[in-house]
Amino acid sequence: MQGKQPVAADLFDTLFDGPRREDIAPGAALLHGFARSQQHELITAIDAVVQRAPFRHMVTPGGHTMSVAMTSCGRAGWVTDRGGYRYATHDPANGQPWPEMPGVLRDLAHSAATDAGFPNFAPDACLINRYTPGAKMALHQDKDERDFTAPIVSVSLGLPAIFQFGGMSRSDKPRRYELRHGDVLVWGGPTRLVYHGVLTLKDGDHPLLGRQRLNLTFRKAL
Ligand code: MD3
Ligand code: FE
Repeated sequence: MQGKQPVAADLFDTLFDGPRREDIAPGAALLHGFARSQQHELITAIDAVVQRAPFRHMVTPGGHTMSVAMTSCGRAGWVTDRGGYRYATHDPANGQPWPEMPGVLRDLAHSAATDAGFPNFAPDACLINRYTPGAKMALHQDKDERDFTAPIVSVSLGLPAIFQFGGMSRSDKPRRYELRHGDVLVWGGPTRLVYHGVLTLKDGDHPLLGRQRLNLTFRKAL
């Protein structure tokens, strides 16, 4: 008899049992699987952005090349150079404005924020991070945005990663969560400024994205 045992080819799909909201801290919600039903449209939209604004490994003010490759869309993009970190309306790689934020991305961020209790979220920046096996993001705070009352919405696609979030001080012991394909995190209120990071990405092969993880973060930056 054919039971419910998953076969290797569809493990990623069969391990998903429908969208589910998990409140992980005051103002922070993990919406498991929220973006899954739109995975193809999202990836197509990201591909179009990346054609005009390719991923690049930015160099921090301290001279370190980041293991995560990044690009942006929307009115503002996040850039780093010798002068520091900031949001800029133009891509320094080509002097052009960042690609417009695709409607499917904007709408997803808005509905996730609404679901988590932040209606009227109108992001003007979407930072796109690409992790390949071995890439990581050290604990940091996101404080280059002008308005901390707006939440940050993050969407994970592709390979799973271990996300860590701590407290208001770098030395606060972080808690760990696995972020999987289609998961959406909403951070607002008291947790907007907590330290967070991503552990070194393990190798794997995602059915849609192969050996990579993409993370979108929607922000009100300007
Ligand atoms: C908690 N990205 O781009 S997303 C970043 O998976 C960033 O690429 C990680 O941290 C990634 O800045 C984590 C989840 C996330 C994003 C922003 C936050 C969590 C956050 C801002 C404040 C608190
Ligand atoms: Fe961050």
